[in-house]
Amino acid sequence: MAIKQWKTFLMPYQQAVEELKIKFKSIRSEFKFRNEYSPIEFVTGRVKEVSSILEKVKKFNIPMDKIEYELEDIAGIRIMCQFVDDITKVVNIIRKRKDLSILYEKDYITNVKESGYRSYHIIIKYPVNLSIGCKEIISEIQIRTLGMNFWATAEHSLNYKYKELIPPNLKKKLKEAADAAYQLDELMMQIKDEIKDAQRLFGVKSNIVSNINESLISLISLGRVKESSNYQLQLTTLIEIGDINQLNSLLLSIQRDIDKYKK
Ligand code: 0O2
Ligand code: 0O2
Repeated sequence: MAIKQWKTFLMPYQQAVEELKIKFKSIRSEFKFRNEYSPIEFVTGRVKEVSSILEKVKKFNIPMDKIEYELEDIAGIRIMCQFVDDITKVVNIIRKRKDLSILYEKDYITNVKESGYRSYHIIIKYPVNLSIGCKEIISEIQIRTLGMNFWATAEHSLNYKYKELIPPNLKKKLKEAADAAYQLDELMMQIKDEIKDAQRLFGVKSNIVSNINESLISLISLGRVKESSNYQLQLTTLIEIGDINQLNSLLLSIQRDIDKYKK
């Protein structure tokens, strides 16, 4: 295929990746907006490089006119989670979606790969609307924890460098690192409630502080610069040593002042 033909062929894949990334990032934003814990930590995506497509075509003997059906990860989405049980939540969210259809799933968390690789893969069909009509794109969604991602990224780089002939001592270390990543995921699961609680508190505190800042701007716009500066000083102290109740009281006082000065 000539370069121009590749570009035309890959264009709908790029669109699929962009759309899917936005959709999964929006799920995170939705949870955050509701002040709820998000099982999605972050989302990345990519269209496979032409050189990697060609390598895989050669490795699996795929005829060029069949790559769009037989190469399932030309469009790839990766969803990272903090905790192992978030992966099930994300899988269930994906299963309920109406804008894609699931072809099949591969559970490399229950069935860890020989290499030590762990991840949950969902192969989907996703329709993209082009100017020339609708095209169904096959895409692979990989769902994994941050620990699984750290290990897979490192192992992938080494495989790339050594062309799958990783020296035995390095292979042994990688296996140990895979075990350590597994242990880390297990440990994090044991303290997940504490972590989630801390993150929730941080989110609530950030919301109150940003509401206070907006209210201070309103006070200034009502000509109450001195009052606003006083509150600003109190806010600076409370951010360092205050709790949520004290910050809330400060917010209420400012809002009462705004109501008073508006009248
Ligand atoms: P934010 O505000 O950082 O959360 P594009 O939008 O196409 O230009 P793309 O593909 O979204 O870029 O970028 P990329 O590099 O694939 O990264 C995707 C998102 O994942 C980015 O967030 C990165 O900040 C975030 N990311 C990457 N690595 C990590 C990580 O180790 N931890 C965390 N928490 N986030 C990471 P956004 O979308 O730019 O927004
Ligand atoms: P990329 O884009 O470079 O990541 P195969 O190609 O034989 O591995 P198959 O049947 O196409 O297998 O699908 P499989 O096994 O589900 O793997 C698809 C993708 O999962 C791989 O894509 C990797 O991203 C990831 N993966 C699978 N096994 C491993 C592993 O042992 N280590 C790491 N680091 N990643 C793995 P590609 O083709 O490598 O492409």
